Amino acid sequence: MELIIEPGDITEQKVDAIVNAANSTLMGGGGVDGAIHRAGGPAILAECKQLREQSYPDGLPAGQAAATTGGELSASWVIHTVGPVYAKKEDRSATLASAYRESLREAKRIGAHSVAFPAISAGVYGWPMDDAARIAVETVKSMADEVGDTVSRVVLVPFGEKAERAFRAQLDS
Ligand code: AR6
Repeated sequence: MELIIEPGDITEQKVDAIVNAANSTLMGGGGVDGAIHRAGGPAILAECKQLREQSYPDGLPAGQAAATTGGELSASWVIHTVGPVYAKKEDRSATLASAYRESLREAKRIGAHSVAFPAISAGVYGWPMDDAARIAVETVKSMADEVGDTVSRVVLVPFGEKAERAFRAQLDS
């Protein structure tokens, strides 16, 4: 499994699936979630509503993942996952790692060969960027044996210079 960093807007990634840092409602939001729904059009929200009705009446729990169409995006699928809100007094790293892990399992299940991730939880949800990058890189690497037969290329997409520096430092270490 190839693991690379390509800074920029994830909605422009030429991959089979892009991961959305969503919230449990799956009804859209700000940050990368807003950008994905804007760029992909209404078909994504329509499938999110179906997911809520059919599989997640109480919302998608943090650490889990579910795929919809990519709508008008170049990517065929959007894999929606929910990261944890950062909390100083509680270690929620396992939930953040789970968001990466379950997204990769969903990618394998739908047959996506290439997947792009944003820095889950590192925006509105407040996770410190260096630690978010560490968990991203470690967790994706740890999944190579399990999903690498299908998912051959994983792209980490930091947005902004600080994020890019954090991700490059982790990949180099
Ligand atoms: N491409 C790549 N990365 C982006 C883009 C983009 N177009 N736009 C923002 N980022 P966030 P979270 C980066 O807040 O912390 C939403 O309202 C951003 O700079 O999108 O998991 C959801 O609906 C940051 O580094 O996600 C939830 O309510 C990273 O993506 C909540 O925010 C994640 O920031 C989820 O918060």
